[in-house]
Amino acid sequence: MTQDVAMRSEAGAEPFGLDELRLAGRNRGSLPEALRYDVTPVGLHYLLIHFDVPYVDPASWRLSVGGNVERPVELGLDKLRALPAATIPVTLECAGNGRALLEPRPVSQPWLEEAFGNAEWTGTPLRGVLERAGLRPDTAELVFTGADRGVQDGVAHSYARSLTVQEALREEVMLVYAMNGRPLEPQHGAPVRLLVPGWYGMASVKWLTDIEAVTEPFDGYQQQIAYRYQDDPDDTPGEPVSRMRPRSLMVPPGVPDFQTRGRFVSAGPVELTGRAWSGAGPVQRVEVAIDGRWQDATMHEVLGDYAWRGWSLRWDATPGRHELRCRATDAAGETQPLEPHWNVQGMGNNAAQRLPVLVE
Ligand SMILES: Nc1nc2c(c(=O)[nH]1)N[C@H]1C(S)=C(S)[C@@H](COP(=O)(O)O)O[C@H]1N2
Ligand SMILES: [Mo]
Repeated sequence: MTQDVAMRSEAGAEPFGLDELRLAGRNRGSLPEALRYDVTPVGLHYLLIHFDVPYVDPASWRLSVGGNVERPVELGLDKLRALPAATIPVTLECAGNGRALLEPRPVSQPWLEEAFGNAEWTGTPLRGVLERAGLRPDTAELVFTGADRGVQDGVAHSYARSLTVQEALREEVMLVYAMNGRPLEPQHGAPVRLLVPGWYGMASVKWLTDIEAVTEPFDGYQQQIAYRYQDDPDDTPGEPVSRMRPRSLMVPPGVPDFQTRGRFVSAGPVELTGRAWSGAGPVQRVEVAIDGRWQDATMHEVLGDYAWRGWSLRWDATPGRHELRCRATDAAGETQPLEPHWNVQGMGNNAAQRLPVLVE
């Protein structure tokens, strides 16, 4: 097999710093070849951990539901597990996925396109727990706080996010304690995390310990400062990041080049496959471009309202260099852009994937 210098990555004009390397080392991504599994094995699901994984003893763990409620509630793990349970497949993606492909590159967790996973989550609907506590009518939001604490941008805080009452009461929003049929692992939020299907991952608070009903919009760091679409740093506070934008990724065909991950493919028929998802529900359409010519892929079965959907397309690979791309159009009619839309925090970059291939 030939060493192909031209498959060297064009990206990386800006050198990566040690801070980014440290973040990348602890927040691992999934692998593009893991897109083959309907359900991502736990060890192949991406991870994003802002601070440290807190040590939580499941035996003494308690969830308290308080604030602007009629009857404050405290639940241990056994009580939570005894509540009505449901299992649903949900695709999670970090809002920063695609950040490292932006130029100039916003310095934070340097994801290329690997911050995804689709797991089977088991838990109890949040709504049932909120009904037990009885939200007072003037409640505006619910604030969800995790057991992890740290400092970001000089601001000390416990990781916390809020949802409006309307979002929190959606029946698929759950308190989950199992992933792919096994108790949650520490890095994924054990013993219990919030799961907000359809939204980027930041909303699904891990190591959940407190739910507080409040009458004013929550102004915590991870709500008001982080996770914002800002066109320039002075444009404060920007628009909040919420639902996942449409994205499609392909299983890389052939075999990789070790360093660039460019692909070597044998000439002849190749089955291109991939997955597509969006916070707007099952993706209706995926197109694949071979050297800029777009064709519709065949869509596979819908796995769930909030799960990714498989697709495939046969390609008759001819010798030479090619560029493969794919893009999804979601149920709301939104199509992935061909070029990234830059923003200060590097959020929601869902520009259509590019994959260089050398056919031999
Ligand atoms: N308590 C807490 N919850 C958290 C985080 C965190 O750092 N602390 N990270 C969030 C972010 S940004 C993402 S993308 C998802 C990642 O979930 P995973 O690591 O299980 O894939 O968890 C979210 N929940
Ligand atoms: Mo994230």
